[in-house]
Amino acid sequence: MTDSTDRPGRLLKAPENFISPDGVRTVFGQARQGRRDFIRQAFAAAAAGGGALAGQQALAQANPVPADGGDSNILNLPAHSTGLGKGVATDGYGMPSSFERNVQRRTSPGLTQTTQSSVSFAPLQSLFGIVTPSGLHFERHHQGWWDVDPSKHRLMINGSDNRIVSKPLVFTMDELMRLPSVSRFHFIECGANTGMEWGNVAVPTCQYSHGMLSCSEFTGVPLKTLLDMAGVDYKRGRFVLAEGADGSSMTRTIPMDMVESGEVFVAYGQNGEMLRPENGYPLRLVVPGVQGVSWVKYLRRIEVGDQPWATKDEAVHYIDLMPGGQHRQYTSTQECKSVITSPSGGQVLLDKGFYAVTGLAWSGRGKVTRVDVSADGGRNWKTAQLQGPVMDKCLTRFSLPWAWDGKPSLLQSRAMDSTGYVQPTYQQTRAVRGTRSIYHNNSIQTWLVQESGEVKNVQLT
Ligand SMILES: Nc1nc2c(c(=O)[nH]1)N[C@H]1C(S)=C(S)[C@@H](COP(=O)(O)O)O[C@H]1N2
Ligand SMILES: [Mo]
Repeated sequence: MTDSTDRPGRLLKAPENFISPDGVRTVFGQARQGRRDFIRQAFAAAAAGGGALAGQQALAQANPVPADGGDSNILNLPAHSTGLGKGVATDGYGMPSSFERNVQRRTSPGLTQTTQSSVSFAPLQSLFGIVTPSGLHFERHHQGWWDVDPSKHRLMINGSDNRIVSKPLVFTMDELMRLPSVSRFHFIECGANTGMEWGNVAVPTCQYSHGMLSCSEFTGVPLKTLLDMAGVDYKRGRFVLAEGADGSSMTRTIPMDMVESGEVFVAYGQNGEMLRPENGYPLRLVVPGVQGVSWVKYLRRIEVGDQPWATKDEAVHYIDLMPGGQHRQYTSTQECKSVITSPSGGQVLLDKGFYAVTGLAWSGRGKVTRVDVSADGGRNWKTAQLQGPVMDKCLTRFSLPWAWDGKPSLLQSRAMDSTGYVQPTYQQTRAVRGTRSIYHNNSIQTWLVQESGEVKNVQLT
């Protein structure tokens, strides 16, 4: 009865171009008004009786008669039900429907001066389940991205001295891909995700507030396998340094405990195909549960040493400014967090009545064990349903049936993980961390559903 973007019971999508510093009122509301009225009328007609007939009329209205239609097409069937469709592509890579063009990665105007040292956000509000399509995976580059030739790419394993690594090695991609591999689903979240919201509400949609977050099935070789081949002395070699091949000198220290557990791997696969160039093709490090910056892209070297390196991206950047003016370093693990992706900021509820409130929860310390949802700003909570599979250090989809009574409503989600940790409120986070930090904001998000049906980003104080 309606097209794929305005399916009944599904929310309208986030604005194509949000920026309006004072909130979410953009072209969107206006542009979509006509469509919403049409849907309302169609429903009203169907409800008023006539049922199927009203439906037919709505269908006819939505799908104009094909050019040659006329008398022979008495049911006014659309062209796609009467004509010949397109043939199989003889070649090429499939693309999403033309009706889904507004589902895109987006950049935040004014956030960065160049596109090379910048970030694009994943459209969380438009995604289902837990996997981020590779073409919508958020991007964070410090010095631009490259399409690196895999036949020329090398990965070197060496030690800070000869006693730590007895047999330094250089691998080609072909050599790496001969080794036994693992495929695992994990989230990757930039430490700066939700970083603009520390002091006050700054962005209108969950794409911008939480979209430096993605989840893929990654495939690759456990780093431990490579270190074993290189003859690492694990008594002395307690840290590894990962280094990328791009111009950003991206280097990060990773504790050997994480490597020895087998969970850190060098990945060449992402969602069943090779990594995308933006995401580190042909090789990146996967460090489950740890902030994105440690997932070094275009990975070219692993050094094994006996102490952390304190590189620029761990001594000066990616540190947490505390209220007293001191900095916290090496707070790498992403704490338990969640966000309702629908209804979320910038969306418009079509009418009062039933909605499936749904969102994503994750923890860098293990599995999500429970998500509670509140519709009154945290006074009352109901436990949401977790949709399987629920995996370690992976996004988990939750949902809860909700009947909107048409009154203003404050939607929140609060996640808990397998360590017993509970996602904090803004008040709790700020009591410890202050308001001037950038990184590691995992506070509970609030969306205000207004009487008009428009959903807005708010913070409760
Ligand atoms: N070589 C290299 N690796 C890198 C970066 C980079 O700029 N260069 N950015 C890091 C940061 S800060 C993040 S959040 C993630 C982003 O990964 P993505 O672009 O695949 O989303 O990559 C990390 N690895
Ligand atoms: Mo990042």
